[in-house]
Amino acid sequence: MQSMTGTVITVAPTGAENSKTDVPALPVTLDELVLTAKECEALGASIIHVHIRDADARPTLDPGRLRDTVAGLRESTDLIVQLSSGGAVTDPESDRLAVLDAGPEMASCTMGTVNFGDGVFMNRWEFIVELHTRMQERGIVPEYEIFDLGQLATLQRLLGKHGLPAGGHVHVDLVMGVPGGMPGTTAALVACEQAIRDLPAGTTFSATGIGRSTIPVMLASLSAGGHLRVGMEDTVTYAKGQSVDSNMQLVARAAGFAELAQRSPLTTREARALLGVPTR
Ligand code: KMH
Ligand code: ZN
Repeated sequence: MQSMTGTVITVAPTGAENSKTDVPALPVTLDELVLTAKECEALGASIIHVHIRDADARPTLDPGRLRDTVAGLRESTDLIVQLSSGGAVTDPESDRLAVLDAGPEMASCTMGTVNFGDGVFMNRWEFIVELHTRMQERGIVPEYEIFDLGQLATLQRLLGKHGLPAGGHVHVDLVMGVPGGMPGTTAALVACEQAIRDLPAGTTFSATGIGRSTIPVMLASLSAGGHLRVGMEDTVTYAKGQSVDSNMQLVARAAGFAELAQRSPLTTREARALLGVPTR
């Protein structure tokens, strides 16, 4: 089991899949995102996992908007800014690689191809290697996204062939309950936790459960020494028949669960130290 430190809470406020029309509380403008970020930081979040939208609230990887987003979040918060290199399932590899040009402190890096609802989230080996090595060169700390157990073996292969990430610390995020990926269950999380033991000593993990698996995954992760990711990218239902009001509601619940587990939310400074992300 991982050593029980406090809890890193990541907020994933927007994602690329939910539409503003269906979910009006989704933050899609830079102002909405920055306000959400500030409030979530005050409630205990230390990382923000960012997908952005265009003027029509559609997912985009527009380079100028990405740069403005990184600057806006840095100006107003001390959150670790983690850009998604996953984008939407329709985004080409070249645009996904170009996300790194916006200069985030962290970026996601998915460890394999997975069916993603009706789509396919493509992550070829050569693309993974390109993302990993570019991040190494630029000092961007990756969060390795794991949608299925075998992707942890891919990560082991990646690190064995291409070396440790920038900062030297390995951090993975288990994305559980995607239709096409591993289920959001305690059994699946425990299987991943066992496989993480084969990764470099000190590797940390967070977990998120899509949809209704959010609560079981949170509880399982806390009890296994893992960290938490919550947000409207992953969950828009708070309880049966009750829509999520805001990302703050989800972060507040995660912080409450972390307190209950006697693993209080880490500050941004503490999270930076744990994950090898330089302080600003
Ligand atoms: N939107 C998904 C296709 C990531 O951000 O790196 C990919 C995703 C993973 O959300
Ligand atoms: Zn994402």
